[in-house]
Amino acid sequence: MEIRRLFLWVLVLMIMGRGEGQLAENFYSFSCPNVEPIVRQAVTTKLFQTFVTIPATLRLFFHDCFIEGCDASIMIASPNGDAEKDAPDNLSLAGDGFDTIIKAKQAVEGQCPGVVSCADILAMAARDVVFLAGGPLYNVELGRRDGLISQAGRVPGNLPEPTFDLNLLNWIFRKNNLTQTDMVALSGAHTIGFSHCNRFSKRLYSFSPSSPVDPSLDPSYAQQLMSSCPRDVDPTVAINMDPNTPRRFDNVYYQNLAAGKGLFTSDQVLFTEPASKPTVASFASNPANFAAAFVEAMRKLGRAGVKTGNQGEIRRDCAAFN
Ligand code: HEM
Ligand SMILES: *[C@@H]1O[C@H](CO)[C@@H](O)[C@H](O)[C@H]1NC(C)=O
Ligand SMILES: CC(=O)N[C@H]1CO[C@H](CO)[C@@H](O)[C@@H]1O
Repeated sequence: MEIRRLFLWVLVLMIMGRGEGQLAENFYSFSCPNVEPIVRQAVTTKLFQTFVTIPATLRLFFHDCFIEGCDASIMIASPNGDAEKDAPDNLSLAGDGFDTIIKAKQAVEGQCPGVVSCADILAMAARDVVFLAGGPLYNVELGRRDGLISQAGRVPGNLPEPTFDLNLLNWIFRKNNLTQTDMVALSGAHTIGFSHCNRFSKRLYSFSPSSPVDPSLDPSYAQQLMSSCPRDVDPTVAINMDPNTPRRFDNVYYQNLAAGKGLFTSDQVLFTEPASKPTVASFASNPANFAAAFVEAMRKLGRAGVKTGNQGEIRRDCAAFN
């Protein structure tokens, strides 16, 4: 009797465990064993065409995870222009990130049709671009399912703004189960990529009535930014976010913060606020500390709001629901 009850409980727990659908690094080891090299190859091919592949793919993953969870909802194209990717905050996402995922998915479908989610391909591609830019390599947990909701209206209030202070940054990352240390580490992604002038021009020309230039900006960096981004510059003009090593995924971002060269308020406050300054100092002086914290934070980011088991679907085309 006792043995039978025990057996039954084990069975129930096994079934529940399956339904819960945990992420696992070896999720596709039977169903699509070559998925990682296939994705890596597609990303590398795309990178050969344009460097923008790297920042665009990394930022795409971040935005995907913060809205509806990491479920490729950001990939959906809508004829009405009301999908997640059409929200004003996201319009500045470079098309090369979307293209990278579409190409990788096509390559994966060629070998394992209907098996690998777009959400997982985006998580793998984000890992690959970090490594290809000289950053740390890590294993990605897999088993995400693609979401069934993609609405522009779900974006406002779910993405951080460049004007955010430390409290707001912590609030929006905590909503995604990320700590302040995770937030500081993930902000290190701004070691690569571009920003349009309008995202920070207030810091150069109209910070406050008494001080048009943000006093937390290093004066020579402010001069440099003003010459690249004059007052009424064409809105398509974008500049490197890391003025020193814009194409390398390194810890120079944190050294820049210590020198007053954080591009956004949301970057600079990480150094000016006593609560996060020690973390910035640690990442600035020790690349291994940054690498370890970044990897941990990316893995945690990749768990935000994931659908697993039989939730959602495995999209055939990343830009459309099945
Ligand atoms: C901490 C809060 C954050 C804020 C306020 C923020 C804000 C921004 C803004 C305003 C831009 C410029 C977009 C443009 O003008 O085109 C940008 C670019 C970028 N962000 Fe963030 N971001 C944050 C965190 C992150 C995180 C966590 C990641 C990834 C892990 C990330 C990755 C990137 C990348 C790679 C770019 C460059 C995109 C490109 O060159 O196409 N950001 N971010
Ligand atoms: C955060 O963690 C809690 C507890 O594990 C979970 O219920 C919640 O869904 C998570 N939130 C996100 C956005 O992943
Ligand atoms: C919030 C934001 O980034 N908005 C931009 C979206 O993209 C358009 C066109 O590229 C810009 O004009 C907006 O400023």
